[in-house]
Amino acid sequence: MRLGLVLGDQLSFNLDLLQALDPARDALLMAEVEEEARYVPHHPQKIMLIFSAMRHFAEALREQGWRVHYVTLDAPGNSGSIAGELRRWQAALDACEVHVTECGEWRLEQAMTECGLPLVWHADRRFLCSRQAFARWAGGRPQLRMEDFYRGMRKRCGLLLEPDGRPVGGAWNFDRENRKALPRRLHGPFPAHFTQDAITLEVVALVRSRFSGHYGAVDGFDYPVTHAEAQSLWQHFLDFGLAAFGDFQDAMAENEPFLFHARVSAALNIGLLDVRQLCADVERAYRQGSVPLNAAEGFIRQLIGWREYVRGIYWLRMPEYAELNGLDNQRALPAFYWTGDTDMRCMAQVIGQTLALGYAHHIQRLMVTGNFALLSGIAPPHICEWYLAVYLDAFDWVELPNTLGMVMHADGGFLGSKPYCASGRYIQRMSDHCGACRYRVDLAVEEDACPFNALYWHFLMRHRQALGNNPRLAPVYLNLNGLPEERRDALWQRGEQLLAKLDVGQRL
Ligand code: FAD
Ligand code: DLZ
Ligand code: SF4
Repeated sequence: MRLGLVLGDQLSFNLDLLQALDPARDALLMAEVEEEARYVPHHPQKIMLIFSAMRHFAEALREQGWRVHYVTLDAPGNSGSIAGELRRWQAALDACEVHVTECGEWRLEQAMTECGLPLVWHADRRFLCSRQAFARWAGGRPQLRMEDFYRGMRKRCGLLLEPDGRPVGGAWNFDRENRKALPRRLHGPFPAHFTQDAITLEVVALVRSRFSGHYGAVDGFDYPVTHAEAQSLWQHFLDFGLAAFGDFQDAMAENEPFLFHARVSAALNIGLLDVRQLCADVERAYRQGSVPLNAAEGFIRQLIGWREYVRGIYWLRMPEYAELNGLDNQRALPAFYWTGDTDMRCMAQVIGQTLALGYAHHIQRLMVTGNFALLSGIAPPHICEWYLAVYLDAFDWVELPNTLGMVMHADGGFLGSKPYCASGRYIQRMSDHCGACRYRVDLAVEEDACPFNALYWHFLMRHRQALGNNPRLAPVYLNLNGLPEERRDALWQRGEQLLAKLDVGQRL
């Protein structure tokens, strides 16, 4: 007989491995293991999601006639690692072949490659662009640009095209129409809710007893754990969120964790949703006239553009990508990232909802917690570990390029041609946080001035050599150069003070 491994983020009926094996003769292995649960201090709800979804998927596979060997975390003999379980079960079952699917993380793929068994590898066809196809696309290009990749993907997938191959609406990208601030009194739709069945309740109890020391709320788990539930979360977004997604993609608001975002990344990343279906549904909604083009195009761009692009870059550049530190940042991560205990209202809101829900939407990750880490020079491994631990959707293939590349600019501009640095004014424009903040966003150097402001100018001054010639930053350097010298000195001093406070663990 042959044995097939299904990992906790591979919970899809479309895995090649399920086609290659035969339910009548072969068996599947799924294992909850300490090593995967602890390689970073995952948010307890992330572990709940993975274990509960794994257990539900094992049941669904059994219903389809598969023999599934499911190893629970506390099962006697559990070796504690995926490689260990592969060796143990191959020997116990005397399997003649062991089939596996490409991993989402270089770390685990390496461990499996070195496990001592000859493995039969299958490509992960849940993605639209294979690792090889991305490498072919990248090969020979002087510069990789997401926009070029995205246009190629639109053509290859035949999405939002006129019959003659031109983009619908006459443009490939409606990014400029994705940046509206939220009008007062407009709220996101009521969120979809999910009840905890017996399987989930058991997992919640297990995680509570074993992982409550990890940062993040143990209570309040409210996420789909089956394909059917994930589908209903998706339908909820199609019905109530998508139409306004385009306009308010970059907006943030007090106590509005989801706004018009789909909240589907975790379900998608672990295999409960399929990217092809999501794109087809969004295109259909546009063609039927129920959502505008800036929403449909914006959403499809995230999925077939950014999502596939960052994955391509990850596999193109690993393992050395994880070591990059282009701006030579060495600062430790401030403790408030793990607690939310800060007077900076925007940071407290984003970190607070992250700890409560394991979720923040893109602009919160990029322009609040990410921007602060960039401006204050946090060492990339520390901030990457944080993002990998605290979000339900976080896996290295997607978290690392977004954090190390997009946020920290640590790859020297390989992923994004300019750092997304911004002062408090950006956050003020895109949110209503500043009005409720103890700091004043209109000030930069005073005791109660918004820390983002001086840190922004300090960042630009301290990285003048690396960034001063970047054409996309030319206007901001022009601005900086135009400031009177005393003002520049004052901004530098205030920046130094703030960084010194961070270094001694003082509260901001
Ligand atoms: P929506 O705003 O509704 O977007 C729809 C979908 O587009 C998402 O579900 C996601 O699958 C995809 N998407 C959007 N932007 C990106 C992107 N930049 N990269 C990849 N996919 C994208 N996303 C993850 O799935 N896992 C991560 O670990 C992760 N880490 C991030 C770290 C940082 C520092 C930043 C800036 C972004 C990160 N993202 C990550 C991307 C993005 O923030 C999340 O995909 C998004 O917030 C998920 O919420 P949603 O499903 O409501 O997304
Ligand atoms: C994230 C995670 C966790 C917490 N636990 C498990 C587990 O016990 N068993 C498993 O197969 N997968 C788990 N995962 C997902 C893996 O970490 C994921 O497969 C790798 O990060 C590679 O993508
Ligand atoms: Fe954030 Fe500054 Fe606004 Fe406070 S004033 S909410 S710290 S941007």
